[in-house]
Amino acid sequence: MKIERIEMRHVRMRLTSPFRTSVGVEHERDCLILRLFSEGLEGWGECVAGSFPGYSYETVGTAWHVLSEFFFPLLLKGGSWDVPAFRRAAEGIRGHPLARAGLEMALWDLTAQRRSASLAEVLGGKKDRVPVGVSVGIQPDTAALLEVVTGYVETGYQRVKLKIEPGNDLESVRAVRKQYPDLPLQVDANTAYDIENAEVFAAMDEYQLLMIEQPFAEDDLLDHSKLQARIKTPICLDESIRGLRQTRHALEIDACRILNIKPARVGGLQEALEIHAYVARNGVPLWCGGMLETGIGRSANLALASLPGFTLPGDISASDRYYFEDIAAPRFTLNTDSTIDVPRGKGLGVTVDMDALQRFTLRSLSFP
Ligand code: OSB
Ligand code: MG
Repeated sequence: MKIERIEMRHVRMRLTSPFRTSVGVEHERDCLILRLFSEGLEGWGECVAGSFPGYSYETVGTAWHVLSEFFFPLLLKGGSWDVPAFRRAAEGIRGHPLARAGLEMALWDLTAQRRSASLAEVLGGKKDRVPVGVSVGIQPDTAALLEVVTGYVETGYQRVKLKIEPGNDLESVRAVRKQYPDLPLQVDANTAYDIENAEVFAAMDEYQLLMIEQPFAEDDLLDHSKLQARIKTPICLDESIRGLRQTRHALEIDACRILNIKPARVGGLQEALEIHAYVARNGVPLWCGGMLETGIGRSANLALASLPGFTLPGDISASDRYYFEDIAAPRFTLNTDSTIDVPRGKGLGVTVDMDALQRFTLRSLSFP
């Protein structure tokens, strides 16, 4: 397919509640929204790089730069494009997975629309609804944490993830576990610890956590492997898994026993498919992570999570857990069994609300 024009917007949306992790606090979420015009169709993509290089080195600024200077000129120089052709052509551009994945998402949307199929069908998804949980930010104190968790449990979320950091860890787990003895519960440290202050994870073994997510640094597979040898609770890697190679390495040295895939972090849905196939072959539990996506990126995550290897609940909550108003319709809602329906319309299967999108746009540019 020919790509005639690309629109890029930097959008900022207020979160329904501040989201605090070991990395910092966000009251608003920034991202880039991409719109590809191709032979009468429009493909949409979301680049999840944020306002601050906390989770990843990428930001809306770096993504804007590499997309407009390097990635867009590839597609706009002419010729016929699909996902494999884009991946081959973009091989020489190093890094910047979040930027790359946002653009690839729009190509997937176009690909699926041209086949009159949903993205889930094109990716090989089997499920109609996927089990989901909720990711709970660090709260000011234990009472506030219990109140927030109770709110989500009463809303119907059947799996809860607590963000932790040194000093805000064991006590939170103990309190939530005491109030909810059977709740599927997990924690996410977003790299806040190192092997020197890791005793806390051994102490967590008695609280039947589903997993401990990314305790150590992104590039530290070795210490994750040393920790996994000392504790019973499975480690799950997020930031460390940048593609199929890190997946293989992590599993070979037992640095984790559960995998989280975020299509953005691994540079796009194609790489996510390859990791999914490898992980499923090896019988490793897998789930789909989230980056507080708008309805556009959330739809792509739901499509991916409908593949059979995604065996654990994803961080794909209902739209109202994140935003008062979204840029895409329909909004995603939680079913009573703690699942969300996989979109079945063509492509991403959502309609972008141009009026809302315009109101959230800080700057936009059209290429060429
Ligand atoms: O580490 O999983 C993470 C959000 C932004 C950046 C990193 C992470 C998260 C979440 C929220 O945990 C997941 C979501 O509900 O989108
Ligand atoms: Mg994480």
